[in-house]
Amino acid sequence: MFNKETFKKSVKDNVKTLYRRTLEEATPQQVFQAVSYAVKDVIIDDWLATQKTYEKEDPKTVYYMSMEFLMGRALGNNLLNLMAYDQVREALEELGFDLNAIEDQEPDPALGNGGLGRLAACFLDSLATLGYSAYGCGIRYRYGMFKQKIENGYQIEVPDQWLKDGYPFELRRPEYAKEVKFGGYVRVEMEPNGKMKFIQENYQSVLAIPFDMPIVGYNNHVVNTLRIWDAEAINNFQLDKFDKGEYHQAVEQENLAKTIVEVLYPNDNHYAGKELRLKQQYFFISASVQAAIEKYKKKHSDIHKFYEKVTFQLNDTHPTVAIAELMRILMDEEGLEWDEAWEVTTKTCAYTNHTIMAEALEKWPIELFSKLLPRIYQIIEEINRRFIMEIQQKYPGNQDKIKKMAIIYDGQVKMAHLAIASGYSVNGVAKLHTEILKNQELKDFYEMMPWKFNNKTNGITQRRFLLHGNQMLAAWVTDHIGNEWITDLPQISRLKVYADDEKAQQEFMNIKYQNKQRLAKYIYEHNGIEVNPRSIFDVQVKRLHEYKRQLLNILHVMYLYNQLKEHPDMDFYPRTFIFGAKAAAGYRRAKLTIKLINAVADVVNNDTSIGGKIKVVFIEDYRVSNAEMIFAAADVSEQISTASKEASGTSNMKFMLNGAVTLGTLDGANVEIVEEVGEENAFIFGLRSDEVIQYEKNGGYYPMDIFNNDQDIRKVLMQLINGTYANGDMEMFRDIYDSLLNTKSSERADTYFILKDFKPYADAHRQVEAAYRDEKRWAKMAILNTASCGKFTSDRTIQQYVDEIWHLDKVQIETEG
Ligand code: DL6
Repeated sequence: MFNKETFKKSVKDNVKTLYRRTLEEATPQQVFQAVSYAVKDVIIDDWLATQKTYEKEDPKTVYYMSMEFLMGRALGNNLLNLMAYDQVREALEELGFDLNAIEDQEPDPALGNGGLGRLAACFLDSLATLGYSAYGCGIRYRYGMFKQKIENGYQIEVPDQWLKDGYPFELRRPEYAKEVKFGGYVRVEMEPNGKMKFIQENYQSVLAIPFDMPIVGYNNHVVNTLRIWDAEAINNFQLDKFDKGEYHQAVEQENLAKTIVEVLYPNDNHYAGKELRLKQQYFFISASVQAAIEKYKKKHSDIHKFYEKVTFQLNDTHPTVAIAELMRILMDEEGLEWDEAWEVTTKTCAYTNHTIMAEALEKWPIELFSKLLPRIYQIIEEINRRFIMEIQQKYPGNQDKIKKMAIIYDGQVKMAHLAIASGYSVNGVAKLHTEILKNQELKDFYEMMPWKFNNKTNGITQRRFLLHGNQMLAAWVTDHIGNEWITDLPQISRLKVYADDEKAQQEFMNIKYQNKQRLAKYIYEHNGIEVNPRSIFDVQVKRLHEYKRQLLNILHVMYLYNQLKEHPDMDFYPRTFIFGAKAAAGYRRAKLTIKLINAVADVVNNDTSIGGKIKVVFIEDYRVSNAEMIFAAADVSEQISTASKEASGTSNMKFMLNGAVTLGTLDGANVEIVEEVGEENAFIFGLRSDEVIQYEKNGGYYPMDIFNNDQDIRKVLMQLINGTYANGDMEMFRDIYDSLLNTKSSERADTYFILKDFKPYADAHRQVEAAYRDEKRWAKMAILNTASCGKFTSDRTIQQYVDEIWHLDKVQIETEG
């Protein structure tokens, strides 16, 4: 139970014991730490109670295995879920502090790149809130997603030292450390009973040390655990090895431990094939699988029934070594025969596919894989051998099937194939995406084992992205329909009756306006750009990727600017185009697109002749904490990926929840958003996914035709190579120009159909402008977007995973007092 006076005392005591200071002397960071430790104290009681209940009731547990958890800040979210936010705010006010300012002291634990990692974080929130036993299993990267600085318009990557001041919400658990082995070779021994024993020898190993973070459910006393693994050398100081002349090996083990968790690979939807990445994967998977088995064995004696109490959800292919690791432990350590181990494994592991982008599919060269994980490789070879036999049985003589479906082929280990062949469920993350998987990308697998395939449309947690991120709107919603939406988002549809109510419209838009003012202030403070909160806030925030087509957006801004320059008196509703995006450090064209956005911003924002009618803002270091504020302030949600490429998208749902109207293609979950809100309350344009797929099958289209026949587009493209946005430098943006028209490169021209969709996009923008001018119409659309987003709660997604895949048992926590 939360007690204000005890809390205040605890904050003061913490400052004293942690820093030997009084509260008055403490720095803001020290106050944040002291407050967070006081909050952790409150959490711990529920954490223990949850553990106790789980021990007593022994519910089935999901282990959500993910290389990424993009958690965002914990303090505010924990307080809300503990129902202690207001009391803590008051307590801190009484102590002379502002809770918002203290929240701002928290680093964003950014252990993820984008959608996939943030989804994992939303899922943990929902699992705890719904009362399901769950562990998140991941890596405690010393450096998370890099911090982005913009210098001279270019992205600069700065290391993210999120642990520099210590992270108060984590708990080191050395008692659960696990050894993880790499390399060496496998020796086979015959046991007296005739069984073969496989022994890994001459390996290097590291110690995996778990750090646990509490995941607080909303108002239900459930506290689950995100377990992220750190690495340490087995023996920090191996004097004995030194003496024996094995100094080299000792140093190597030390280095392995240091490097393995050093940094998150900053690639989204792209796989770089680095050995260290495979080491990271096996490292956290081996530790997590060992821990899951150890925990199971504490209560159960029959390992054959492991799957009755445990399920592993593999978040994309990154954790798929779990399949072979589970097989290894079951056979080599638990003594099961192949068939027995296979039955357990295939009933335990399930796989989520998050992309159809070919460059994101993980394939490891056999040589690298087998050298690093010799026993795991042997097991995968055997899985492959048996799987090929199954394919042959089903499709006798069809070599093509083997070529397309084998797990090991052409010198490579294909992780998606391993996951599909061995898992009991394969799911996509939006209806359209799942259909594309079934009918195109994974067609052969679907035909062979249709029962494994299912869809789980993504979702987001309304608790972070409305209750916390947009407190004014959250209060307004609660005033109108009560607070059940917080745990039952479909209730929000009860707002629909207010869509035509003028008073409600005014209040809704007034809240939007205040949120726009808040963002305008942030932009002024961070970018030095003044933006007009009465202008349309048109926002695209997400990773920078060609398929997401930030380029289409900025080319359209260039076009609008040309229009304004050519017709200075045209009736033009002021617009602010807001971008936020990190590009992978090695992704040249994405980084050049950032430069282009900033270059256009420079020219447009400083051209007094257009009277501030267009402003372009690139928000530096887009991350979860500033995202919450950005969604709250958006009028228009840009969701403009090339149809078929965005598996789901989740920012589209966060914008919708906050009353922004989607301007988008029929891609990913946009399709379902439009189904929910109605096509009249969104602006849909462009090629459909089947059209894109058809063009791709035919080798593309001829963007040069568009260039030759459309002078507006031609003018914009020529401005890429005539120095308009580059102080006369004609080369700076030539690569972008070339990519669209393929004057030089070997890649297909305009791979992402930017020119093809340009005019429909411009038309859609005209419709947005017209709709926005009609205040009532816009307010109605905005309210209806918020009111129609019930489907997109991650609570719904998780309940579907539970009902259709995991079959977990719901738990209620008994607390004392
Ligand atoms: O499912 C979460 C998220 C989707 O919303 C995005 O559409 C999709 O691009 C993203 N996929 C990845 C794949 N990464 N890899 N590898 O991040 O997943």
